[in-house]
Amino acid sequence: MKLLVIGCGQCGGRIADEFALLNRVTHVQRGIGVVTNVLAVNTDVADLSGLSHMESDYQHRILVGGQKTSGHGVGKINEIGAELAREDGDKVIESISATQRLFETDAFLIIAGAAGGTGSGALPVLTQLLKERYREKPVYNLIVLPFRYEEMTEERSVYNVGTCLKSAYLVADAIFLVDNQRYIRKNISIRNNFAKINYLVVKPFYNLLCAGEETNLKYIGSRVLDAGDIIQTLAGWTVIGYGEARIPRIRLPGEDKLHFRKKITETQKGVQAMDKAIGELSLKCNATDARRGLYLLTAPPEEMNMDLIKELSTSLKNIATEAIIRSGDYPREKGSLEVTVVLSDLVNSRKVTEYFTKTINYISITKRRRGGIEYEHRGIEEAFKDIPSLVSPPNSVRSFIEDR
Ligand SMILES: Nc1nc2c(ncn2[C@@H]2O[C@H](COP(=O)(O)OP(=O)(O)OP(=O)(O)O)[C@@H](O)[C@H]2O)c(=O)[nH]1
Ligand SMILES: [Mg+2]
Repeated sequence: MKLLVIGCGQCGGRIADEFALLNRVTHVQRGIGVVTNVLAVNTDVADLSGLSHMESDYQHRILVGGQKTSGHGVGKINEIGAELAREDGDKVIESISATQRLFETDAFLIIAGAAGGTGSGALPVLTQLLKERYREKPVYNLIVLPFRYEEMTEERSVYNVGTCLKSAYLVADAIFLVDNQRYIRKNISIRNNFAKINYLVVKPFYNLLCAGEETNLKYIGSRVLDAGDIIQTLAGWTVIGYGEARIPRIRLPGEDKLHFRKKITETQKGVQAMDKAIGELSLKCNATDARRGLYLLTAPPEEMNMDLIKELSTSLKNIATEAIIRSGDYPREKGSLEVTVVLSDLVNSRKVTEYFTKTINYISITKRRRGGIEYEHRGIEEAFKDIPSLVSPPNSVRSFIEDR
């Protein structure tokens, strides 16, 4: 499957940059491309300059609202992020149209951190724009949810998340949810944390995108999971996970035939990798809420057998009881068994519902607060109303006085 990736804001830009790196790696390691283009959209020049792997010309690093913000961001106000993306949306469309391999693109992936201003606002607006322009291609979102401490220290974050999630849900074909809090590594600086988190966020896409693009017969599985399967699986709220189990690289002489004990171990390793993938889903969720799902097994061909595939199917079906499950095998890696899992069309997510509740609370608290401030202002105005003024009242006030 080939994606055209667009990162909005700092978080989105950095993760998109990680996809640019992923594409380079798949080219070098496997001779295949999985990303047709990577664009970053931002109101902040410094954020755009900080990216490393994607192209650096203005058609790939797109500054929106430059006149209004002077290239300094929108200070967490996602309504402004949305407005600027709307005004400069043509720049993004132009860059997409200029993509040489646009016709090969299976889907768009738009990425942003929900708690910021630029990305949170731009993501749903660009999603809607792309949905209208490219009706035949699905538009997916990858939305990063904030760390817990951000919600506590920056009140506005919750409102940004709530409005971003709702708006995205109304327009996107599917939304990958990624919870920063799940990836937090203690005792590492935030900068290193982000680099590590972004690597872990993108990693599950590696095999998933490659599997259907292989042309070398040696690496084509008996059941190929291609773009069609992935598109059929992705809908609404979605999570993704990846797990790996090491297997010994060297076979001892006489081990060519699979000993029954070894076969049992392989099956266990496969289930172990699947458990890990489920345990490390990008957002904690209840698997029974999924209506669709898929898994991909990547392993050396000699390690793949029907028992293992059957075992993995059963293992996923046992937890995602309500889901239609698609699957594939990808004969590849030496030395490890890798499993990628996607749970999609989630009918419920505690975390998402909590954000909506918290956003509604935030709205009512700020309304009350604003009402209080207006009342206090009126109190002061009332107190000075009989004192003569040395300046003429502003036009609006004058016409109001004259009208009376
Ligand atoms: N995983 C991950 N999260 C990030 C990264 N950078 C920022 N975030 C998260 O994204 C949210 C902030 O969004 P940003 O992308 O910085 O904001 P922005 O879209 O640039 O918007 P403004 O700066 O407000 O104009 C916070 O929840 C951060 O924790 C990153 O590189 N990786
Ligand atoms: Mg920013």
